[in-house]
Amino acid sequence: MGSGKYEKLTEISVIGYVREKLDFFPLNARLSAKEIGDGNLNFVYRVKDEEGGKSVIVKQSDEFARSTPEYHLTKDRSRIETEILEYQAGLVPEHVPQVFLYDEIMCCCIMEDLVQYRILRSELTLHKIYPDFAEQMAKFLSVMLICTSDAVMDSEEKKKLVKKFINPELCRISEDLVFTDPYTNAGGTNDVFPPMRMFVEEEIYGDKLLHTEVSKLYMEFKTNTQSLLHGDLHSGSVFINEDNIKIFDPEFAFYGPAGYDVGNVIGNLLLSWGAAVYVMEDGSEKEQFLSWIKETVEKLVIRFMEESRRLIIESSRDPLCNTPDFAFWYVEKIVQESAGFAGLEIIRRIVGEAHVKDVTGIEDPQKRIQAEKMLLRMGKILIGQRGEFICGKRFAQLMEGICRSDTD
Ligand code: SR1
Ligand code: MG
Repeated sequence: MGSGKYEKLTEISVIGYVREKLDFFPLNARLSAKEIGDGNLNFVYRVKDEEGGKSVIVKQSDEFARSTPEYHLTKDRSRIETEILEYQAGLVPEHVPQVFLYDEIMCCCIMEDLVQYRILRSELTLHKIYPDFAEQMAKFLSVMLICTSDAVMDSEEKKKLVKKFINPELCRISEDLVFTDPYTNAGGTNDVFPPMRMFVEEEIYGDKLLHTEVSKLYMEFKTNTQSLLHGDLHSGSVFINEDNIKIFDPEFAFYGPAGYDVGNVIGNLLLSWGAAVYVMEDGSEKEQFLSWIKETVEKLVIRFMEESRRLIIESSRDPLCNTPDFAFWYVEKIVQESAGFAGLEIIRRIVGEAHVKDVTGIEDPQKRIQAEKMLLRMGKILIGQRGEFICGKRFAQLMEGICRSDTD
């Protein structure tokens, strides 16, 4: 560790590493370590004082993706992840884990262990309800996406950030796995549930109009350096409890279209909702959960729009941008694109390589087929008709309408 060279940590060596790097645990503490990472890219260790109970997280990157070793990546993603967490801490400190140390040589970030929180995706698969999620997430998204954009920032400062967060390799993963592969299976990486093959052939691979709309969003993703994005804001990147949310794992961060982050949040809520429609027994628990997700999507959009407009009008020093008319136009466009990106997220999580357990966890194959078909139809509407999605109500109408037509 002291050799000044990169070394892959283990459950044994990480203990000495943390002691050496961080003055966090008492000298006589009995430390234990466990690798707890379940993501696709990195190795994550929890180092814990067995008596005192305090713990930290050590996240280390390697030159390949953990789930897919053929993806060769620079370890620079640790630097990007640390720097965006530090930048976010300046804007929304209550919604990100605290970084204690970044080690450039070991490509390690040591950070706060959010032991009081649970992963949102796991909570959604248990059909737990969090009444404040929409408000909390709308605040995180509006502050991060508006305050890092040209609508509010000084032009030169913003361009320095664009440069700092250039993230070509991780963007390439998204370009392949979100935009191209699900529609063409070009990389041969798609993983379609076998009984769904025919449906996917016809409705996804065979729909040329859909491909054209996807290509427009693909170009937005590649060329629109609008806001500093988290870049992978699915429900597995959100910690939650009754009081708060914390957003973590921002290694895909880059300057891209603001609607990408908003769309990922909406898309993942819809994936949970679509699975619950078929998996939950009819009754009040199901009604409450489905209503909560629908109201959450609607409220998230409403509050994101209100807060984003307020931030632009109050914070922009540019006389051409700090007007209600500009703010209205700017935010509405983000929401329309969010609908398209939400549709892309839904489709790629069903057709592509990286699935979500909300859907793969549906044990009954017939129910999984029904859920996947409904979600794919929904994804197509979100992409193809994204121009109509200019308010929260439109998202709620989509959920009501598609549910009626699929379950009647
Ligand atoms: C090989 S990486 C696969 C997926 O995991 C990440 O969380 C991103 O969502 C990526 O697309
Ligand atoms: Mg991740």
